Amino acid sequence: MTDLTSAFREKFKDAKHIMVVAGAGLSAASGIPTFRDGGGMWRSLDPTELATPEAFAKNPSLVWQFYHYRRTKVLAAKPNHAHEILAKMSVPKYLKKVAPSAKTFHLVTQNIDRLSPDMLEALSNRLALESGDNSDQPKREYVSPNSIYEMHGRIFDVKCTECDHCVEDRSNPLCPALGAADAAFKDYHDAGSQDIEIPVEELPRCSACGALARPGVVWFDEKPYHLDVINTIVYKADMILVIGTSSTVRPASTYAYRVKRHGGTVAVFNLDPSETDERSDFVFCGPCETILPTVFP
Ligand code: BV8
Ligand code: ZN
Repeated sequence: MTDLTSAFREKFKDAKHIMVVAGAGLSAASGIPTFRDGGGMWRSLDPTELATPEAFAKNPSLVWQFYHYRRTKVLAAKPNHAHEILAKMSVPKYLKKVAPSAKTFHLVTQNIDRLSPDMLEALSNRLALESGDNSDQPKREYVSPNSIYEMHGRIFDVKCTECDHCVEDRSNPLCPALGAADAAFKDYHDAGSQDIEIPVEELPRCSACGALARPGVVWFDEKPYHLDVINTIVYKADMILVIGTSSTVRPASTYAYRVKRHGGTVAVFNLDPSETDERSDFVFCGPCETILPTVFP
């Protein structure tokens, strides 16, 4: 075991209120492209230019094709070992093992891919089966409730642009026109010049009022979800793990600084150096899916 790992484990043992802020690097090993380290381009377009209300208002057909592409990627993805380690932190008896003083654990994720909640659900069901509970009741009591916050929304949520209707829909394609546009592109990395214009009436519609629907995610300049509860979590945290994020998107990128400012400990688990490193107490450089299992066996 490296000195860094043993020093970190000692510190982690005393942590009372532990939080994680995660980004696209957490799901990279599951085959989901990140945004900024080169893998994120789509049809030679910059994802951060497409993830805006303006882009959707101007060209809902293109933005829906972008999200259709990502939905397809996510549907093919499975949680990786890093998701599993973080899900186990929501199991009180495991958390007590790695952090005997811990009172709370929260995962705040910027990711919209559902892999963390899905992993937690699978873990909870597994624990229920191991305890002989094969009732079909929801297996919530095996994991801490409300431990995961998806602050940038959820890719499979289909939200109405007019009424409040919002449903999770993992069907693929979401509508025939998106499937047809898909078929028109043999290779997603070909130039953005080819553009299939889907008529707005053939795009996904709200199943309640029939208006145009949009992906249930938080775009740039939109208010992230759960900010009040997340701010309380940040305020109380004495330990923050910053995992797989370039720490470039606010407000998520401010959490490590805020925990540090009130005397908490900051540990970064990232493939590349990031702006957070210089104010961190521990920096683990490398793929989180291989490093986390060595730190949290
Ligand atoms: C808001 C959902 C206010 C959609 C996303 C000027 C200056 C500063 C800030 C601003 C500014 N102008 C505007 C802002 C605010 C803006 C912002 O921060 N802009 C930045 C880019 C300048 N923020 C907002 O607009 C936010 N809203 O501020 O609202 C408000 C408040 C109250 C009331 C009303 C309004 C909303 C931001 C949300 C945008 N939506 N996603 C979608 O996904 O399509 S953001 C998007 O970027 C994803 O969520 C993604 O997670 C997130 C951050 O990126 P990362 O996750 O860090 O991914 P990235 O590719 O950058 O990095 C990956 C990292 O992983 C790398 O470091 C890599 O080395 C590492 N890695 C790779 N593989 C591995 C790995 N690490 C470990 N292991 C591996 N295997
Ligand atoms: Zn509606």
